[in-house]
Amino acid sequence: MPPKILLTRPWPEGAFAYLKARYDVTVNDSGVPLTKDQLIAAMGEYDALCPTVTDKLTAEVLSVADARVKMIANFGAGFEHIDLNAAKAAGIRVSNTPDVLTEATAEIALLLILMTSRRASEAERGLRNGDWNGWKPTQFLGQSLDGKTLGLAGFGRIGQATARKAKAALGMNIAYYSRNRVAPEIEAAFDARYVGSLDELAAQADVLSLHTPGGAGTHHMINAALLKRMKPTAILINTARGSVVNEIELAEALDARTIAAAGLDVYQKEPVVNPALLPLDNAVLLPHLGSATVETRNNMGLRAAYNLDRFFAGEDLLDGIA
Ligand code: 8YV
Repeated sequence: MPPKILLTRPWPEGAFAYLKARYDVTVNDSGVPLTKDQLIAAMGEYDALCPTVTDKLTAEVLSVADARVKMIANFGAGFEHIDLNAAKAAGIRVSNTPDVLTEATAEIALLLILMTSRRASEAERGLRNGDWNGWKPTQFLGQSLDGKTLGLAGFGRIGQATARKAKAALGMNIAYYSRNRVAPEIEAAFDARYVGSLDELAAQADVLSLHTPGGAGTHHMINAALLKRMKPTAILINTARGSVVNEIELAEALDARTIAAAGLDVYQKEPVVNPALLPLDNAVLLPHLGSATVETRNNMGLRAAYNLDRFFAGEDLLDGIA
């Protein structure tokens, strides 16, 4: 009997076909995430779960008595929605899908940098609303990026890919802050200048882009005090996790124009977008598109599947995180 696997959301075709050929796969195709009670029930019914960012795998869910689930192959790189300590205590292995979404997420960071600096959403809304009555030398003026400083908060895989693309495509200078300074060869490869604190990075950046994990360690790292350090012309980009930014304090800074703009792909209470952000013309708001390409989502599914293969073959996980 092949192991029983639950996908908490449907997967793209290619990765799904791979999984179906090897396992007894059940898919939640209801269009909405499973409830806590459904997740608890699933713990007793399946050998493995493949959750996504929208499934809260709390200690309560993971520590149900007589659980059958022994492996959680997360469809996604970020894993702050899974209580890893509770998983370990319950003897459940956990994997994620790093690497395969790095370039796609960095593309969305670049998209947001361009959209905010050139006021693309605001201008397009204007055109569609009939507010464009001809070219003028002074309409919808944005900011040039060439030679400006991109400050990266967090310099892991996605931060580094964003640096590479922004330098090559946009001619930006790269500065970064992260808790652990990277090796000199890596700094040299990206021509990246290390800045000793987030405060200092915020003060220096023309564009401040967030590439940290979510979770308690970075909760509301971007708040009123930090936003005050930024230049009035500066732009904030978030493709990391919504919890990193205090959204109310960001909305206040955008409204008061103490910073110029923000480009967000992630929100604290997805899919709810803080209503304070919605009326702001200088906020570009995308619906968590970071990894949303056909290629990347298939590769994420395959990566999760390879972790399942390793687990059921009794081998080391490719991407074991618990
Ligand atoms: C994923 C992401 O689509 O992988 C991540 O960390 O933020 C997204 O791009 C999402 O996590 C799916 O679970």
